[in-house]
Amino acid sequence: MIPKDHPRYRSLVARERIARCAQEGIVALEGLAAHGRGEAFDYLIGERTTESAALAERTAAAMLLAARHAVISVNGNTAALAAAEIAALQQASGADVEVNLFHRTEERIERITRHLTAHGVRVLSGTPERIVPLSHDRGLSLPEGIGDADVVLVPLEDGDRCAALRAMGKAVITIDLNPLSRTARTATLTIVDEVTRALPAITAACTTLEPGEGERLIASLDNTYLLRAAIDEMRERLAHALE
Ligand code: PTJ
Repeated sequence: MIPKDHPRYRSLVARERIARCAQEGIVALEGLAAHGRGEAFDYLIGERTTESAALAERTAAAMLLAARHAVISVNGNTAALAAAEIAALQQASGADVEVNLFHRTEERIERITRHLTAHGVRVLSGTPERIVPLSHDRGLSLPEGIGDADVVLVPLEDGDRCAALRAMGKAVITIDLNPLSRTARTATLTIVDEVTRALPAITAACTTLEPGEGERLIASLDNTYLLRAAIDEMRERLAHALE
């Protein structure tokens, strides 16, 4: 039991959740390493939503709402950390939700689907096909899901699939605390924020965008600016770490 007044309460609760979900076969063991990398970058941005991340989150909401067919692609880590947040974003944006895994097994797909459904997510089902040209199993997608989508939100992505989705003409929104990752640099829009902060912020923006704001945000989207702002933020914090 983690005491609520522990200075690292949020981080410890997230660790506990991800460890439990690894034991239950929802999170891949490799997902524990990915989580640790995310924690390190979160430390560097001060474990808070920066101004540039907030701008990226509003832009993400605009893109999801303007999409012909938006799909949220969910992996083990995202399901473990943010199942309820996915349900709320699905409700606010009307996006479909598809489970797509790097370390894919039918058993994990079923477990994650059950976990998401228990938290109120409507998960797409169907027969996956190798729609995305990749040699690993992340290429397996639903024709009526990611296959048909024009906008795909892929939290905690791996770079290969992001590039392949872009090459298919899809707009890719990613949530990745590492602004140096290949995914971050390849996506149409990168949100450098922790997934449990980013998803509720996108959900809130879906209901608070002013008339015309969405179009303006999409027209002025500059991912290089957003990545540079995140890196500058980390550099600033490091420069003043001991003051
Ligand atoms: O469930 P599976 O089988 O699909 O596997 C999922 C993982 C995450 C293991 C797989 O996609 C993977 O290996 O991802 P990568 O290449 O390690 O990329 C994950 C990225 O997410 C890294 O750049 C991390 O910094 C970042 N990250 C980790 N935790 C968080 C995060 N970003 C936002 N919020 C987090 N909580």
